[in-house]
Amino acid sequence: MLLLHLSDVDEASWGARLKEELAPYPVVRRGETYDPADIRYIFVWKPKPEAFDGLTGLKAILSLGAGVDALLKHPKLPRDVPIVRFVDDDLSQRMSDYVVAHVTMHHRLYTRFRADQKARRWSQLYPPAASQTTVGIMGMGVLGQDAAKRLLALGFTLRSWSRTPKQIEGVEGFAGQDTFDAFLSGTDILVNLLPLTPETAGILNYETFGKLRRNVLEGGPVIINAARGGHQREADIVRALGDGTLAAASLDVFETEPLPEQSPLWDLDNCYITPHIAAISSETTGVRYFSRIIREHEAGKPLINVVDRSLGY
Ligand code: NDP
Ligand code: OXD
Repeated sequence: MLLLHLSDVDEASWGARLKEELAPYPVVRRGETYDPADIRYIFVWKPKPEAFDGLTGLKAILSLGAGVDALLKHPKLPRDVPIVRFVDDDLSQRMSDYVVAHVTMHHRLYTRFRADQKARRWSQLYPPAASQTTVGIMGMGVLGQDAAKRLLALGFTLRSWSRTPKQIEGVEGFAGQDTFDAFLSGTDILVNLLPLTPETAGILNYETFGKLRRNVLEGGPVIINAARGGHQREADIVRALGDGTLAAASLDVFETEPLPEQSPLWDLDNCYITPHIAAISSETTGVRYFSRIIREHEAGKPLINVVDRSLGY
């Protein structure tokens, strides 16, 4: 039996479509009548404290999110049950849409020309060619690789930073803490697509910003964070945007969400805020993906896209 435990999304709609797709396999929602011991799979997003109570027969936890940092912190998360996260072409495409939009906006010096327009100032300044502009992607997993592929097609120079080495055509790969400074020193636009783990928390800080390349983009380097708010130190971003260490920042995620009304980030003309909407898990592809996982696992196949709990992603 599959149990849905989805907060902040339309659980009823997901439930109806999963029931249809998986029939005759039983699917239940919270509030319906079932014996918790009969639950083999639980499909979660932002699970409440009691979510896993009594689920003694669980075979897998299915995460609607690609990122599992919050789930891994759940105080009653069953220890030995595998967690399958969402990996999906549609999700990757949506994230790349966000990344490409913000990279191209900053590459074409949007902040500068917007300010000129407001001041009625005609000031010709030519942005560098895409090929002269290096985009550095932190996190070269599913989403990082998709974004890199799309940015390469637009002619940007690409480099990446990951935990283990990567060989991707057209992308200069850096791996491990020892290479972090070298990676930053040639990066004009820094894109964060890392998972949030103890190793990556707070990585977007003032010291990091000071190591980025300054002489290619007019006004200085730029950061784009579409991963998790826990990666960024917002006080450092405010400082860096104010003193010119950063020319601009695009932020989709925040230390506290929703971003509090009193946050100084709201008022900065060179800070581009979106409310954690860079990429949403699609119901249509999600229902197909998780139904396939359950069907195949019930047929004896191994689970795919299983989270490595020791690494935290
Ligand atoms: P993956 O697990 O596929 O990729 C993670 C990448 O980060 C890997 O390349 C991994 O290295 C690298 N990495 C992990 N730890 C470190 C480290 N300590 N140092 C250097 N590199 C490291 O994740 P996805 O691409 O699927 O997703 C990335 C994140 O995007 C999610 O965790 C989630 O937080 C966020 N997200 C945000 C959304 C939004 O709407 N804002 C939507 C969806 C996801 P290696 O390859 O060597 O393992
Ligand atoms: C995710 C997210 O991790 O939406 O999938 O943030």
